[in-house]
Amino acid sequence: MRKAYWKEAVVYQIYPRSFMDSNGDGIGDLRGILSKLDYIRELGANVIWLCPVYKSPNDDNGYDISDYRAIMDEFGTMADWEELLAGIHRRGMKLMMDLVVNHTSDEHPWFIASRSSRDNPYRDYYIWRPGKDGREPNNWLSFFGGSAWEYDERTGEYYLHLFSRKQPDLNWENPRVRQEVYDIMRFWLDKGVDGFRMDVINCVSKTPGLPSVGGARYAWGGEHFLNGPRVHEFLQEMHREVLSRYDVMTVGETPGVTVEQARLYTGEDRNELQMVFQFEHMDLDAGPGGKWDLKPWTLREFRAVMHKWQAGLAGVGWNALYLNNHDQPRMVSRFGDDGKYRKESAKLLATLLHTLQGTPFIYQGEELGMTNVKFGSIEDYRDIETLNMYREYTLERGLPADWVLRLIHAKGRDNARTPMQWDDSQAAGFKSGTPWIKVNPNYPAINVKESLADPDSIFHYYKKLIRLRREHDIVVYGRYDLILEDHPQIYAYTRTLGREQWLVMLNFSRREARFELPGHLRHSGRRLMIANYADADEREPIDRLELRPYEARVYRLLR
Ligand code: TEU
Ligand code: CA
Repeated sequence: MRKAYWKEAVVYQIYPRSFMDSNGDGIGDLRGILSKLDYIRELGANVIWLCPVYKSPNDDNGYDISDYRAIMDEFGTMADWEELLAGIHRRGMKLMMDLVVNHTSDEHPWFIASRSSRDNPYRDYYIWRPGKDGREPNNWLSFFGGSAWEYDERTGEYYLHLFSRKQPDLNWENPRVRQEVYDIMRFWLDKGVDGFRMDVINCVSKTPGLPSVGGARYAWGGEHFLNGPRVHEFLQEMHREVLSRYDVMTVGETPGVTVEQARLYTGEDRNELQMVFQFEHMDLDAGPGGKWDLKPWTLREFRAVMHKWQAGLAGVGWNALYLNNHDQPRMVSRFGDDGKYRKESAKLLATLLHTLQGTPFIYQGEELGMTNVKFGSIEDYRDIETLNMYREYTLERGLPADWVLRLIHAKGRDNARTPMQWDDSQAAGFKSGTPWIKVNPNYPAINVKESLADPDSIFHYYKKLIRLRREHDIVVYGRYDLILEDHPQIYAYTRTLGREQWLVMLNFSRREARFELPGHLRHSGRRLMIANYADADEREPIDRLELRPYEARVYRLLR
């Protein structure tokens, strides 16, 4: 296996709107981030992934870009951005920008030109089709609900938008579009950025002819745009034209990706991407009806997914490890226990994140054990996906509001977007004034100030884990092997590098869990490297042992 700095890195994801507000307008901004760089360095992460900061009408909080070479007014100026980059580099850290090029905003000059007439030179930058029998060109649903097509009266045709109607899809079949994308990438790389997180990059190639799926009026068309026919060709072209000429870090966001596909995206000799975000563990608590069709997840399924990805990319590609982000519920509320065992379970999940093979991505506030939020009224929500869904479920499907709110409490994207909790002062120290979205009412107990002061905090545990990765190659490069394959409560594995071997034991339940180690791991001496219960005793025999609720232990085996 080849060594690389991006395999050893720990990434911290920032959602700028909710991170830190420097001027009191209630919106996080670049100078706010600048003022908190030392905090991130203190944690130990050495790469920052910044969600979009480009000019945008904010239909989808910056994922709808109207100028790829300018900074969103609310976030600051290009000079602020340059100062931020310099501040990051001065601290020996790197910056990854979000590259959102499956679609633009409908307010981007290309789209304004494109929709102006059928023979405008920009017409073919987007995907326009005539209607079929007085209806949309096909039956695909958008990610955010409703048809993926919007009728535009001016020219009497429909345009495709896999996300909101203010996010028209670019036509990657047009080589000029691809060259525009490469130009944008060069613009930022020449300014000194160190990499890209590529938004829904596996959606850029669509099945020719854009066929409908099944017989229903509307249906999920994923099979025609996830990992489409030319996606690998496009990524290899991007690599040839841009990425190969710079020293960059890349991670693709790839909903619906399979291990087989990911081996192609991340294969070390294929010249596409370094890593991809897979979604299989994010789908475990969803039924056949999709994201809002809630279903309990089980450790067996969770472990099976994680194991499949560990084994499937071993020696071939590389995993991007994450348990939450700006689109997902908070990990401690979803996979842990945000009540009695909040601290223990947040640390347990952190242990998993940092000891599987792959590059860990930490989402802002995760290191504090920030939780989901339960706003009592739809008025308090901001996310376009959530607002669309609420309308559809209450008005069209006639479901009771409190029932729909319960779904939002479990899965809504705003769970991750409440302001970062810095201290126990008004608005959690995000800034005085009224933030664009309410703070989580638990901020007096869960915040940075408290976490820094408490040596036993989740924050300090993350610090320790990150230091372990830095000091021990085995945590980054060691081979992963699953043990106790069928245990109903415990996820356990070993990591092996040369003659060195580590053992990771994680009790994913709120009950004590007994286990017996397999023979080849018994009777060796061991040293406790990290554990989430302060009194975990390294001299305890672990051949047969009980783990306490959500207990996590990492041992180095001595032979
Ligand atoms: O997300 C795309 C994506 O596939 C999902 O995470 C999606 O947002 C989620 O399943 C809906 O519940 C990316 C961005 O991360 C997201 O914030 C944007 O809204 C989206 O692309 C469009 O750019
Ligand atoms: Ca601000």
